[in-house]
Amino acid sequence: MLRHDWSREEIRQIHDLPLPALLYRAQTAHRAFHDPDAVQGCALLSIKTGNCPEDCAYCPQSAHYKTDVEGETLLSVEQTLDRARQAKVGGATRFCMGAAWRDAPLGAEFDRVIEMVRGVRALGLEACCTLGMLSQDQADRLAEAGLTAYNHNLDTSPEFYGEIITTRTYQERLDTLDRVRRSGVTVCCGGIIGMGEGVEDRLGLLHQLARQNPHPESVPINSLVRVPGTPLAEAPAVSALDFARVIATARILMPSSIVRLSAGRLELSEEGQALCFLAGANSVFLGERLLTTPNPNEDEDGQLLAKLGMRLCSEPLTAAPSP
Ligand code: SAM
Ligand code: DTB
Ligand code: SF4
Repeated sequence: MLRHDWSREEIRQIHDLPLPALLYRAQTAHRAFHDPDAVQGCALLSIKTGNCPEDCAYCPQSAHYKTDVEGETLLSVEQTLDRARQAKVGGATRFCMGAAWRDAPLGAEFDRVIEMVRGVRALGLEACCTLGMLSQDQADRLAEAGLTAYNHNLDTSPEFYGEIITTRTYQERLDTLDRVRRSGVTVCCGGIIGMGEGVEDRLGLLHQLARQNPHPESVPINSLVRVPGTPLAEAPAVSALDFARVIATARILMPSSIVRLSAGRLELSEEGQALCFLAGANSVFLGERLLTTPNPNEDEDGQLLAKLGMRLCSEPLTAAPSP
C-alpha cells in the first residue's frame, strides 16, 4: 500500500486534480491510517536563537540578514524543561527543540541538549530536535537519549534550492537524513511553500520526500512567514487553496506519515485551516510562538478545533519507525 516509486508525472497528476477529486483521495488515504478527527499538538522552543552562519533566505535567524531577532546562547536544561511542562499542560504531546546552528556542536553544549532530550522524554512527551547537520556519532547519541524524531527539512526542490541557500548543499541535507535514519530516530522532513518557487518545485520537494524508503514519519509543510529584513520579506502570499493542494498531495503520497500544518497558520482563515485538515493535515504547532515568529494562541486553537468538532490527540502518536 505504501509506495516509494512515485514518478514526478504521477505526482503532478495528483497535485493538479480537480479539488473535489484531490480531497476525496486525500481523505481516503488519511482514513486508512489515521483518526480524521484528531490532530497532534506539538510545541516548539528555540533553545538557541539567532546568529546562524547559514544564509537561508527565509530565515530571520541568519546572521546574513538584519532582522529584529536577538541572538541568545543555549538555554539551560531547567529553562527548557519548564517550557516542556507548560507545553504538556497546553495539550502538546510532542516537544520540538530548535537551534540556529549550521551543525550541532561538540562538547558541553551537545551534552546539554542530550540532557534536555532525556528530560523531555521523562515527562512522557515525544522529543524532537532540529540542530542542523549531524555526524553519525551525534545521531547515535541522540537515539540513545531517547530522541523520538529529528527535524531536518529539504525545504524545496533540488533545482530551486540554490536560489534559497548557498552555504550548504541539498546532498548535505540528504546525508544528515541518512544518518538520522541509521540511528533509529524517526525522520521529520518537509519544506516551505511561498518562497517564489514554481509548482514544479513543490512537486520536486514532494518527490524527494515520497521516494525515501521508509517515508519520513513526519512531514511538516510550512508556508513562508515573511520576516522583514530577510530577502523573502516581500514574497507574495500563498493561498489556502495552494497550501491545501500541497498538503493533500503529501497525504496521498505518504499516507501513514503525520502531515503537519506548520508555519503560516496566522495568515490562514479558520476556513483555510479547515481545508488543510480536510486535505489530510493531522498536526499543528500549539502556542503563540513558533521559533521566533508568532502563531495562533491556545484560545484561538481551542475555539477552532471546537467549531470543527475536532480534538487534540491525548497520547503521543509516533511509536515505531514507519514500514
Ligand atoms: N538550523 C537548523 C536547520 O536549518 O535545520 C534548525 C532550525 S531551522 C529554523 C528549522 C526549519 O524552520 C527550517 O528548515 C525551515 O524549513 C523552517 N523555517 C525557518 N524560517 C522559516 C520561515 N520564515 N517560514 C517558514 N518556515 C521557516
Ligand atoms: C518546521 O518545519 N517548522 C518549524 C519546525 N520545523 C522547527 C519551524 C518554523 C519556523 C518559523 C519561523 C520562526 O518562527 O522563526
Ligand atoms: Fe540557520 Fe536553520 Fe535559519 Fe538556515 S534555517 S539560517 S540553518 S537557523
